[in-house]
Formats: sequence, C-alpha cells, structure tokens
Amino acid sequence: MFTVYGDRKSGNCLKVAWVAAHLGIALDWRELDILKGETRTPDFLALNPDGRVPTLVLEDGRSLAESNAIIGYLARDSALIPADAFAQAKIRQWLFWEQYSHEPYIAVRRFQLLYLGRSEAELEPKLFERGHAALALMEGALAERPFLVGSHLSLADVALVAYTRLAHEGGFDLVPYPALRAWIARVEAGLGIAG
Ligand SMILES: N[C@@H](CCC(=O)N[C@@H](CS)C(=O)NCC(=O)O)C(=O)O
Repeated sequence: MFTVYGDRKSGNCLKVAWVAAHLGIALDWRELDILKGETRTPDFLALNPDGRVPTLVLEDGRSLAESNAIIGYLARDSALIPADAFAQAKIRQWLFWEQYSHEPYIAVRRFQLLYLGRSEAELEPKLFERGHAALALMEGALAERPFLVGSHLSLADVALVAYTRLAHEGGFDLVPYPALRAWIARVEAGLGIAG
C-alpha cells in the first residue's frame, strides 16, 4: 500500500486523495499539520528534502513529491489520462500552468488570508490580479468544452479544480465566471466530492 503524507487543508494534498479514491487505490494517509511545522522535522525531511506535502512513499521506500507528479503516477493507465499523445500533452500543459500561473496566486492568497490571518490590505495586489487572470483564462477555455481536455474528466480537471473550487476563500468572487462554476460542479460530481 502507498503511504501519503498530507494535510487535508491543502488542495495539493486533496488532489492525491481524490485520484486514489476515484481509482480505488488504498492509501495509508498520514496527516501532518503544515502550520505546526510538521513537514520540517528531520524524519520528514529525510523522505522529502523539500519539506512539503503531499509526499507519496512506495512500499519499497522510494518517495515521490509534487502533487502533479504523484497524481500522474497514480493515474497512469487509467481513463484520467487518455491514450492520445496530444491529449496527454494538453494535460501536461494544464498541469504545468497550474503550478506556475494559477496555484501561486489563488492558493497563496487563500493561504495568507485563511491560515496566516492577513487582511486584504496586507496582501500583494499581484495575487489578486494574476489570480483573476488565471480564472478568466479558464473561463474562456470552459466556455467551449465541458472539461479542460476533450469531453471527459481528466487529470487536468483534478489538478485545476483543487484550488479553483476554494478560490472564494482567497477572496476571488466566481460569480463572473459561469462556465467555470458549471465545470466545478461537473468535476465535483465526477470525483464524488461534496460541493
Ligand atoms: N508544488 C508543490 C507544492 C507543495 C506545497 O507547497 N505544499 C505545502 C502545502 S500546500 C506545504 O507542504 N507547505 C509546508 C511547508 O512549506 O513547510 C506540489 O504541487 O505538491
């Protein structure tokens, strides 16, 4: 069985829990509290020198970090990754984009407001501007198709829904993004997670 070190407040960690549940993969989930520094202990750093969750550990002791690498590994050979090479490349496009152009604004703003207790005035304006730019880009894509890649739920949807569905907790109003809201509901239904 796989062991996963994670924090259920984290969208990055929830991606792993959702993919495993969706594919019927059993996980031994070890909950760590990032706010208490539990990812920076010597024992945990021996597993992942980057000191972050999620971290997956295989039965033979090998470990894997980075949420999108982990879900890609768990979902290999599943319908979450279509066989078509271009569709696979599009999924990777969304996964890289999520880490560079979406999560650093939407998830970080949520973390600073919700967990660090900062006020809106204390936050860098760039987080709000670039977060909305990411949401607008997704709205444009989802106005044309039901899922990010093709017409079925894929790993791209799992990765992107993690923080998009929590964007309101980061101060992002989703009312101006109707296609995005409909997509969130579709992905939540596909993954069987509460709306
Ligand atoms: N790019 C990484 C980000 C991982 C990450 O930043 N994890 C946060 C929780 S969302 C964490 O472990 N923070 C604790 C720390 O930095 O000590 C991924 O997608 O897995």
